[in-house]
Amino acid sequence: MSLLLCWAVMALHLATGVDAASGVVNTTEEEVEGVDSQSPCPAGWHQNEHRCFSFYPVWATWATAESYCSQHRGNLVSVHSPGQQMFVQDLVRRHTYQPVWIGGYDAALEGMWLWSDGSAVDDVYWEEDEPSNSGQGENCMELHTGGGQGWNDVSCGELRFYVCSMETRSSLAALPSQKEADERGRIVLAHCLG
Ligand SMILES: [Ca+2]
Ligand SMILES: [Ca+2]
Repeated sequence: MSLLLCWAVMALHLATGVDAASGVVNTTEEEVEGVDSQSPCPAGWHQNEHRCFSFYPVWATWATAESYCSQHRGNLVSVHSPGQQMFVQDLVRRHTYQPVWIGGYDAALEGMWLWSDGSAVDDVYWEEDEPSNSGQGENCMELHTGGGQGWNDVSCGELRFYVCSMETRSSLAALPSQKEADERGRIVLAHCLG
């Protein structure tokens, strides 16, 4: 299961920047730059500090959600501060109180949580008694926005809505997005095979 997920994630990262032939909705360059090329975020994305965020009300497994985010040159969202946690929850609550996928996973090594965007896991907001790795194993992270307010580990094959994030344009200028995506792909590959 872990290896399968790793390969799926790796394939998704390696596919970043390649046109999807599957009919999946794809944000094109024209779409991103169509509204206001000076805006720090693409149309429909919401800025918070140096990142842009978008909620997708599309049922997807964790790996598929990560794939969709990478097609938009982003990743499933990572959370690093109480302010970011609150920002993402507020964004989700405009649409739903159901749990959503965020970018944490421990598929490479049980108990070693990583963010799919390659950033450090520097702050954690687990629900009480989580992560539980229940049943056959739970290796993907969801964010609760209803009764619970924190994170829970669940089976990666569950279907959830999701939140993507990316660096703002000014941040991206320092590092070409394709190069960054390739680097993230290498990181995920290293985790999966290492
Ligand atoms: Ca686990
Ligand atoms: Ca759990």
